[in-house]
Amino acid sequence: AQAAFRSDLSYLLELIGSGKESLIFMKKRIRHLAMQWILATRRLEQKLKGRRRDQKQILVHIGFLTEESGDVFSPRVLKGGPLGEMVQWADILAALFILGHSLKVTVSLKELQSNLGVPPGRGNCPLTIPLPFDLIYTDYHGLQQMKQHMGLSFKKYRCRVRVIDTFGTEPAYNHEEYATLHGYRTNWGYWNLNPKQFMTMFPHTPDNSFMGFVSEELNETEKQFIKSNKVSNMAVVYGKEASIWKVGGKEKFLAILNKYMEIHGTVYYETQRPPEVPAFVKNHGLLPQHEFQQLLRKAKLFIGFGFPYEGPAPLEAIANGCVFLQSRFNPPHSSLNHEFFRGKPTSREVSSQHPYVEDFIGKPHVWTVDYNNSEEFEAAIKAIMKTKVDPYLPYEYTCEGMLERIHAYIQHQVSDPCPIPPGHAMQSSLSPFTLLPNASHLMWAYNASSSPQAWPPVHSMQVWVSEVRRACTETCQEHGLVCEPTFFKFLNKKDVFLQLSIACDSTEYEMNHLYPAVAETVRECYLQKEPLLYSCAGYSTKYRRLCPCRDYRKGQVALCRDCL
Ligand code: U2F
Repeated sequence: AQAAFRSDLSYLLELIGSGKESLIFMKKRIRHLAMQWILATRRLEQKLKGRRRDQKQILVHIGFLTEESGDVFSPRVLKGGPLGEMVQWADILAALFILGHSLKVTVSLKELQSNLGVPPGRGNCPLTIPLPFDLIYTDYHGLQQMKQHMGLSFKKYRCRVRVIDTFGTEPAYNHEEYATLHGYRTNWGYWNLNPKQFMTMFPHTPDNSFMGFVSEELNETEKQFIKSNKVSNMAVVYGKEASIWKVGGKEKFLAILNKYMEIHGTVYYETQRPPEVPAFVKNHGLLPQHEFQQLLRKAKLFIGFGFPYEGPAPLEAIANGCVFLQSRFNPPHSSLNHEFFRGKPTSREVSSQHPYVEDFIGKPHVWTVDYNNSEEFEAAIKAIMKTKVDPYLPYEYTCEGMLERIHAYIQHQVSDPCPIPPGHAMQSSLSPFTLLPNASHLMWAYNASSSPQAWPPVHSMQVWVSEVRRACTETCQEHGLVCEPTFFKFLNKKDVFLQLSIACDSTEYEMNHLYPAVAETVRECYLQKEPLLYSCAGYSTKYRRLCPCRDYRKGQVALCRDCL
């Protein structure tokens, strides 16, 4: 069937059910954003000009909210616990529903089983039961539950699964055999999924798909109003939990901040002011989401103390015309050196509290400074108080941007039939490209007849060879492009080295997430033996990597120019 856009969200609210604080929070959010969603739907509808969209049968199983996984989040919704995940799930539900797909939502194991058609008491059923869904959106907890309760169907239908994975999963951690052999330890299991099946909260790594969430978009009148009502000496501190005030050295920078600005907080408390929060701070307690937005509309500065990492709030602050001030992490935090990230399936280096706003937005909206350097900190505060900034929201975080992206994923990302992973990537036909060498970089002219189905379309590809110690992620970025792992298969060929004028004394196929690559000093070339290990992330001192890059739409890094 064809999917028709929906503009009435009341049936979705029914589907979500009730009872838990987390569900109540999500429904409130959906209700509050309904008008924004509807306006965005109209705009996207015009943009797509009646293009055919298939309606999918979709199951949304929110594993972390099930009692079976402990549901530690719901009881903390009103107590300053993390809300980012609920923000994101609420937006995913809204987007899928508005795009016109047929939805089932489950937040318990029992509901999951009954929707999957697993007979009660047949947990480890060895049968393959036909799966009544084209796509299943879940998280790591839900994945575990599905594996336990779907029997052989889990293997058969694994490519229909999409895993909402806040911080991302890099290919080296996803591949069971490789991760085990090379010590890529994780608490979240090795699932051997296609890395694109993991969907992140920010575009952390191009190895995964960027799912995102939305923030409220302001019209011109609202923007002007907010700008003229800004209180230039009002700062709001990022963080709902008292523990964030325990950061070492905060006395020094807080004293500086207090010299210039009135400091506000939204820290949860039961009866008394939390002892961690100094008396000169005006604490409002945890606010409902829309009141928090109102506070941000007045404030000039939103200031991070280093935790939580990579949440939605800084984006909301910037969208409401605040400047976000955050600390630079030197050295960067990662699963190798920081408790919070330990065991997470990624070695991504987090260079500040919020690298996305640092890299994708930057000044004048975002200031990333060394908090241990009092002069630098003080200078930033003074400069911020003097600058006027407009509210700003990247397109990819608007309702329209999120709808556009999910629409493209659903219509183009392969989910079925599950392709049988080839044992070797080597038996590929001749390269479908004609090389167009150019003094400084290498582009390929695409021979259109060879891969007409590919998405993203292959003509958006440009190939760059990285320096040693450079990942493909950075290499592409340096050239204003983004790494596109689905293109690795086109590069993983002997004759590509030749076309790139790379001299190889030997060429070998091996399992290594850095391949295809060349060890230049010894003229050894390497090709990738395991397609699941194609990875934009990763570098070493020994190799220059072959990097498949592509262009992207302004404000929508997930999609290439011709990807819609
Ligand atoms: C992140 O978790 P959080 O949920 O703590 O992220 P925040 O950026 O603090 O914001 C979540 C939402 O909380 C709302 C605000 C945001 O949409 O509008 N809010 C509110 O309703 N009332 C208030 O007084 C203040 C904020 C991240 F999302 C998680 O994935 C991580 O697990 C966590 C730890 O790094 O950080």
